[in-house]
Amino acid sequence: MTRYDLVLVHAPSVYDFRKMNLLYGPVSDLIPSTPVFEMYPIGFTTIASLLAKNNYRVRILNLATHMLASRRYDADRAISKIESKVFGIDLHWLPHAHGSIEIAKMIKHHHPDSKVVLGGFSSTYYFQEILENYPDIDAVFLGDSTELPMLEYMKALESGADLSKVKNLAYRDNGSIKNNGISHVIENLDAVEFDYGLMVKGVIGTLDLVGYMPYLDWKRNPMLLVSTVRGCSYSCVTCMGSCGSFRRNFGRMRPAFRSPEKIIEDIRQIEDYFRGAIFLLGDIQQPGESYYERLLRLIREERPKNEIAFEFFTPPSNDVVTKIGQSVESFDAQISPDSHDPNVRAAQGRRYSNEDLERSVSGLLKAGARRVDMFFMIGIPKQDSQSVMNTVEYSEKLMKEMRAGERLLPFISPLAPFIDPGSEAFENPEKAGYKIFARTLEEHRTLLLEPSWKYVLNYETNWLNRDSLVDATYAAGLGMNEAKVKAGAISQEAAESVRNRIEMAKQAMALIDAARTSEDYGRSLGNLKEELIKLSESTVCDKRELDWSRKSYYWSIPRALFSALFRR
Ligand code: B12
Repeated sequence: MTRYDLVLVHAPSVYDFRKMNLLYGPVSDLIPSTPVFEMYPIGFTTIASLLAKNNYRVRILNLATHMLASRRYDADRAISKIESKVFGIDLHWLPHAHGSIEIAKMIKHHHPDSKVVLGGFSSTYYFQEILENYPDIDAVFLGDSTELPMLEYMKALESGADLSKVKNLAYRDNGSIKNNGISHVIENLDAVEFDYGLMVKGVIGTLDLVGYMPYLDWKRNPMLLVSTVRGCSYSCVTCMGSCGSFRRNFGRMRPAFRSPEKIIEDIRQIEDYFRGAIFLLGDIQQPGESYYERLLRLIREERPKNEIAFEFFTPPSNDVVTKIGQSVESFDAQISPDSHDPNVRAAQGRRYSNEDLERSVSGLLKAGARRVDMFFMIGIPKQDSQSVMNTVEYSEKLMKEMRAGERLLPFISPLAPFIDPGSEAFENPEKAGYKIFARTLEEHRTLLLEPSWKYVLNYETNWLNRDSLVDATYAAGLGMNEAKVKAGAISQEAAESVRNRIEMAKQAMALIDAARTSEDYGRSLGNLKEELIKLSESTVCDKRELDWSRKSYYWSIPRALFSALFRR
């Protein structure tokens, strides 16, 4: 049996979700993952790349995807059979508060001599509580740049050196907690290596495709992510990834960008291995004009065959839109205005007018965008139920005016399940108009076991309490669905199925509310079990509306194998 140096494990949000009665609700409608949040952080691949380059034996194990893919998959047994010096678990997203800690306990139980470490945004925020309360966790890697610290840690373990020199590490040492601080914060994302073949090589090495799969639906809808930035220049009130939060929590004073030349190398590498949409994470306008001009010129010269998806934090200027149109044959665009109301949008931290927004959307469509996705949120400051419904009305009007059919797709979804710790709304709730129900990690772990997403929410606002947040979500979901079918953006069948699911979710929610107060609580919920998870997938829209890839992963197999075996 292979003994690994490092196994990177991704847990489901709640362990064991398959045995629970949970109505997750529309918490993951806008991302490729299911409500179990099975997608592992990009950081797994960059950590694994650096270690593999230094001759360490590393593997990725996506337990969440395995557990979703097969009801019979026994996570406990699988873990008991893997030997590794170190097990690294991500607690990046707070919705993994339950699963990540439970998996850490399980690993320590089977492998008491192995080190169990955590890393990611949420574990950085809660490192003190983690090391104080969960003795199965030996250390937490802090900050947003842990590739090098992980290498230092592996070397220190090998040589028996003192851990006090390992950067970005907090650990338990003879009963006391040591914090080495965050001194390693990369300033340029070119310093990090992204090996897109790692997944293919890993699968060949372990014969475990599911364990490497970024999310359950990846085979049907493969999406490849290119990271253009770490950090952010914007200050959205509810975001842990805002510029103030990065400064306070991760020691990052300014964003680190990846150079256009490196991005082209990434695109080239992806094309060696996969057919599928390439999503450039981060707004290419953020580093300035000369950056996006250079990037778009290089993309034009490269002529990628895969679809490229661009994300915008502010409406792209005419110049950007024109240059994108000239640079790629086929592209998608995404923008998140959050609300139709510029005052609500500004209270959330995004300051731009509807005129700018509409000019950009229309420009993108004219420039040939295969589709433009617009994301609106529920649960932001100054937004009441009426405002939510006005957003739906606005979207309907926009779709009618733009006459773009299925090329213009608005989505509306709640900020769920949590307001991010570290964000302005979490740190200064009163000032931002929020009431926060959970502050510690343990409190969030407890919330995650609540039977429906209404009770899992860690917040309500001065304008929407928990009940009205849920009601507004379902009403807006229904409204948006009708608006889309009217505009020809989705088919009658798709609309019908969303309509049914929302109605069933509403009924399930009412049953849970009733069961909560009944004496026979456990049994009443047990009767609902099978329906609950199904109802949580694609609630307020059909997740497939978000598919960018036109080709399933099977199209990639020949080139992926060829590249893994012969190219690198
Ligand atoms: C890109 C992104 C995504 C992508 C995910 C891409 C991916 N696979 O990583 C998508 C769009 C799919 C996404 C989804 C979600 N996201 Co998101 N996302 C971001 C974003 C914009 C950038 C993240 C980033 O740059 N990562 C790069 C770096 C920093 O991380 P990394 O390389 O993956 O990992 C490094 C470190 O974090 C650390 N690390 C991470 N894991 C581990 C594990 C170990 C063992 C170790 C040692 C180290 C380590 O070391 C790595 C290497 O240096 C941030 C906002 C921001 N501006 O930062 C939000 C953010 C991280 N997301 C957030 C949230 C809430 C979500 C969702 C839960 C939203 C939802 N309800 O749908 C989902 C969860 C998805 C899932 N797991 O299934 C919050 C997290 C707050 C929190 N504490 O929970 C953020 C901060 C902002 C926000 N509100 O949107 N997201």
